[in-house]
Amino acid sequence: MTLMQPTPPRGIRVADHVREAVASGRPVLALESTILTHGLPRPRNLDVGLETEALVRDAGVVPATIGVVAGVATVGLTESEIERLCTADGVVKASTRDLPVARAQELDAGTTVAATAWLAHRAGIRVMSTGGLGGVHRGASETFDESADLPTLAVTPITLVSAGVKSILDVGATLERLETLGIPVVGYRTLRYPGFYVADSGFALETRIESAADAAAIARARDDLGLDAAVLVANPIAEAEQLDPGLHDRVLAEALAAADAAGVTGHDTTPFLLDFVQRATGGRSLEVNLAVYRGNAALGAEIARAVAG
Ligand code: PSU
Ligand code: MN
Repeated sequence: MTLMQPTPPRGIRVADHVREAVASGRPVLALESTILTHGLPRPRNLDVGLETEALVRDAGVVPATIGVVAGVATVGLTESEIERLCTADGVVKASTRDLPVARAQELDAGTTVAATAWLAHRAGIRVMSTGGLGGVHRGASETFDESADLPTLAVTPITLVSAGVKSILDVGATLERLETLGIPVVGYRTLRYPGFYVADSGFALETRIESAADAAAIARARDDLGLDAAVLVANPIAEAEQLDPGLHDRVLAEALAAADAAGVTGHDTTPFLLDFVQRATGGRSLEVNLAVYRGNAALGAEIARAVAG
């Protein structure tokens, strides 16, 4: 099915191969870049960026990694642009509110889930994969620290595959906010909300789907109803591959205490906590992180095919 796509705003550069794939109704999967610039250590980040694109391509889907190069918000980064964002100095983290500053000041930036989803939607892409979603931070009732991922996804009709939110966040509060914002969350072959490093965050879901076709049907129903919210597909890591829950709980407590002691706030919080957990688990959490991300890219590619159907 080919839908009429709106012309993207002139401040968004859509790579030719992505624009052509979207225009002809071929499956395209959007991928974020903050995971590469701020979520994973160098030099592994570059391998992951390129391997993920290859995995998506091998599944018969056009990958579109999204980021900002010298101020230009770009949908469908080239290999050398991905390399630049993964290796250059001074690459910032851009959520939606940071895009105008990045453009005016010609910055390089990795885009968060919020910025990536918004840019993908404006380019006509309907499915996206990430590792973990941003959400409500612990202590948010005092700090008001809630990721812009949540309000942006409320007004961005895309289908987004993630492994839930990391337990560095307040998972229960995040699920409440998703409900308030009218964002459906469905479990892929589970009724437990995944906890990123672990298969079960301890919170339940109300809807379970069994297949990529099921996800596509819900996205189509959302479109039929004229609703604007993203559909979130929560894809847990296999239990056999998850981070040991005991290790997980211990390191998490240390990470939160370290962030507090260091006075880390605002958009630095998520990268700080992720880096701490990676170091403190001796790289074990990194392997889990990569397994999660690969799984989400594979499922996202399947859903992109089902949506393009
Ligand atoms: N969660 C992860 N890994 C990540 C991020 C979140 O497990 O790399 C990144 C994503 O790009 C997400 C962003 O959109 O952090 C959220 O940051 P903030 O809380 O500042 O909105
Ligand atoms: Mn924040």
